[in-house]
Amino acid sequence: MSTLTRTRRATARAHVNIALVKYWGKRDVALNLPAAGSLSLTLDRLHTTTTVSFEDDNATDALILDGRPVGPGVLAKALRVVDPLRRRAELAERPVSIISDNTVPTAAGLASSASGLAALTVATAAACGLDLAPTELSALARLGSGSACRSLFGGFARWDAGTRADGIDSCARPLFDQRHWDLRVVVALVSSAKKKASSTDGMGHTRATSPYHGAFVGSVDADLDAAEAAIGARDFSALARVAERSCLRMHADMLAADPPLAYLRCQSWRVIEVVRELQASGAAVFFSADAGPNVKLFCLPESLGPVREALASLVDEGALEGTIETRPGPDAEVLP
Ligand code: 2P0
Repeated sequence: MSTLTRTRRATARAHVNIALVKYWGKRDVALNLPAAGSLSLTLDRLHTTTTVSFEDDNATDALILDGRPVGPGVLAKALRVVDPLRRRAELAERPVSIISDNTVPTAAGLASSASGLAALTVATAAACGLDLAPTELSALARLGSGSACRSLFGGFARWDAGTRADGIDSCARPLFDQRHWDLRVVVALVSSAKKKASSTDGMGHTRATSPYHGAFVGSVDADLDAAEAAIGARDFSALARVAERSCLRMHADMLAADPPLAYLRCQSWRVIEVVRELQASGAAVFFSADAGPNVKLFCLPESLGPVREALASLVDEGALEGTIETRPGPDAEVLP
C-alpha cells in the first residue's frame, strides 16, 4: 500500500502502571535511560485513549489533552515519540494531530504520563502503518516518558535498564499477565491537583544532590529479583516487604536531596499509618507512593472490605478527597 493511500489515523488505549520496584534516576536524560531497572503492575480502569492522525488538513503539530491544547513542553515530549515513527514511515513532513483523553487526574502522581505516552506510541505506529514488536514499541514509549515503557504490557512488567548507549536494550518485557494474580489496588487520593515538580526535574535534582542516591540505585537489582520471585510464587507478604522497602528507599533518597524533595504530605503518612494498623489486625495489604501525595494500597480480595472501611473513615475526616478501586489491567492496544 502506498504512503498516499494508507489510512493515517488510529486510536489506541493504554493503562497506567504503578511501580512495585521504583525507577528514580537516569543515566541518560535525553533518551530516558534509567540508572536501574524497575517492575510494575498495570491497572485497569485508569487509562488514556489517544487518536493520532496525519491528514491533509492538519496545519501544524497539535495535541489536545482532555479537551485543551497543550503548551510547547508537553507537545515536545509527545514529539519525542512521534518523530522517529513518522520519519520511519516517510511521513516526516506531515503535521500530526493528537487527541488524548485520560480517565486519570493528569499529573497527580497517578502516572498519566505513562498511559499517555504508551497510548501515543501504539496509536502513532498504527497510524504510520508500522507493525512493530511490543518490546520495540516499549523502547519508543520510553523516549516520551520512562515509565511509559512499562504500560505497553498488562499485568506485571519489568523494565530492564539495559547497558547500550543508544538505549535499544532499555525496554520493558511482560512477566505475568493480568490474570496471574487477583490483586486489588485502591488509590487513596490525597490530592488530584497538578504536582509542583516534574519527575524528570526531581530525578535530576536527586541524582545531583542526594548523598543516598548511589545507595538507592545500588539496592534496586536485589529488589527486582525478590519482587519477581514473590509475584511468581504469589507470596503476598514477600511482595509487601520488597514493595514498601523500594518505595520508602526512593522517598528517603528524594528527602536527602538538597533542598529536599518531599512529595508525601501529612495525609499520605496518615494513610501509611492506617496501612500499618490494618496489617497489625491481619489484613493482607501494603502501600506504595510515587512522585505525588497519593498512596496506592495493594491488597488481596479478602482484605478489600477492611481497606475500604478504613479509607472511608479518612474520607469522612477530610484527610482524603476520595478513593479509586482498580485491579490488574490489560496490554496497550489499538482500538477498532
Ligand atoms: C516509577 N516514577 O517507577 C517512578 C516512581 C515516579 C516515582 O516513573 O522523566 O514520568 O518521563 O522518565 O516516567 C515517574 O517518572 O519520568 C516515575 P520521565 P516518569 O513509576
